[in-house]
Amino acid sequence: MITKTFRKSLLALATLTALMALGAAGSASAAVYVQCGPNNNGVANDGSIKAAVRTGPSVAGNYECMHLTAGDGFISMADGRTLYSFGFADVSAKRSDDVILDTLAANFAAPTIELQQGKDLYLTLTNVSMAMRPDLFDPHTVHFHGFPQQPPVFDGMPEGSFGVNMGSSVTYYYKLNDPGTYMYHCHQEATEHMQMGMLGNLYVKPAQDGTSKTYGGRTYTKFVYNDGNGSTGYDKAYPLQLGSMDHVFHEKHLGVQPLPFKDMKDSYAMINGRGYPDTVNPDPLPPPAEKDAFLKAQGKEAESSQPVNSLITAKKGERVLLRLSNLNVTNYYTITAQGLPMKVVGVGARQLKGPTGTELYYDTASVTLGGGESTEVLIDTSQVAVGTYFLYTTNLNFLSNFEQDNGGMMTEIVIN
Ligand SMILES: [Cu+2]
Repeated sequence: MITKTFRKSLLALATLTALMALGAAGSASAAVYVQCGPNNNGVANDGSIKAAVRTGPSVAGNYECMHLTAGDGFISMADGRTLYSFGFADVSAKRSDDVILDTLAANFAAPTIELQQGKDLYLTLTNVSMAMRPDLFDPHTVHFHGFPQQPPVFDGMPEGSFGVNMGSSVTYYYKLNDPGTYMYHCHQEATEHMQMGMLGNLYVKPAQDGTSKTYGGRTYTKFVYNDGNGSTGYDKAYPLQLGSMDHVFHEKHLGVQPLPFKDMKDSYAMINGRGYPDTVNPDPLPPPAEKDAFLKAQGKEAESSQPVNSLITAKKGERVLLRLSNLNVTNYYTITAQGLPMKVVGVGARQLKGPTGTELYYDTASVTLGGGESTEVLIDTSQVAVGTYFLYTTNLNFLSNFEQDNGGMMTEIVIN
């Protein structure tokens, strides 16, 4: 493990190494070859081929490919404050030789990874370095949290695994055997990198999907688990990541190391990387001015750092699945959808049932999640009045965007 103090003394060496690397490549542009399925030599550096391979009927094999970058960026809080952040960006459809220069692209929440049971996943991670902190040379990793089929070598925990160094790419391989709601995050210097925003929704859909099962008088084709009887059937699903950030930690991160871990006290609570009312804005949030200016100076267009909203809509009678997770490093959060019936059917990516198969689903008014926990909640809207409901934390001090009241960890459920 390299300490931050040691890092500073290595700054000159790092700069020299970076210059040598650029010299060896001959230019600042370098192709990233992505392993995808049986193609061990990597996919050619052409975005169209890469995109086709990812989704493609043109390539045989029951697998998915995905390409993420890891680096830094800027995000907007709902009261207008900009925070410096770390994060991931999905570059699966981009030209590979552009990817290594895709700086300041971090998203919060990280791009959602939606997978199908029975497939193989080839996930390439490219570390594009920190545009705002060139003195740091932190590796990054992808840790599939709670994932039972994870080979230890791909765990991402630096003590027992490896990190992806700046300018490098590594392809992770996962076999998708167990459906459920998981989450992913960087495991390198986890408290820091997770507070900084390297957190994403991840779930595996069951093999039962696509079959037809009737339960409670309704026929479903999508299910949370391989329940055998349709009891986890749903019409619409919403992955909702609960979390919060300490703006002081993020602001200090632009200028100092080491950081004030013992003082960490989160001030902005969010769902899927936004505070209310940004949670219900259906559009991608515009990129913060700091990001826009930095990229414009390089002749590049800035994309949104926060493309995901949390507005939940359903037609009366539909069954809505909430895939709730918490990856926060400081707080437990309790969530309620007052006025709506919440049925918990799974916890920690496991269907709730006893040893003999008896279903242990339960009705509740709230769920509480600590960091690293997930749950699946079904809301049956057949007996509720049409209208707008709120999904919000009962940690009432977090219904705020720092000093601005009536915000934070809240979104709307519109039944029409
Ligand atoms: Cu990281």
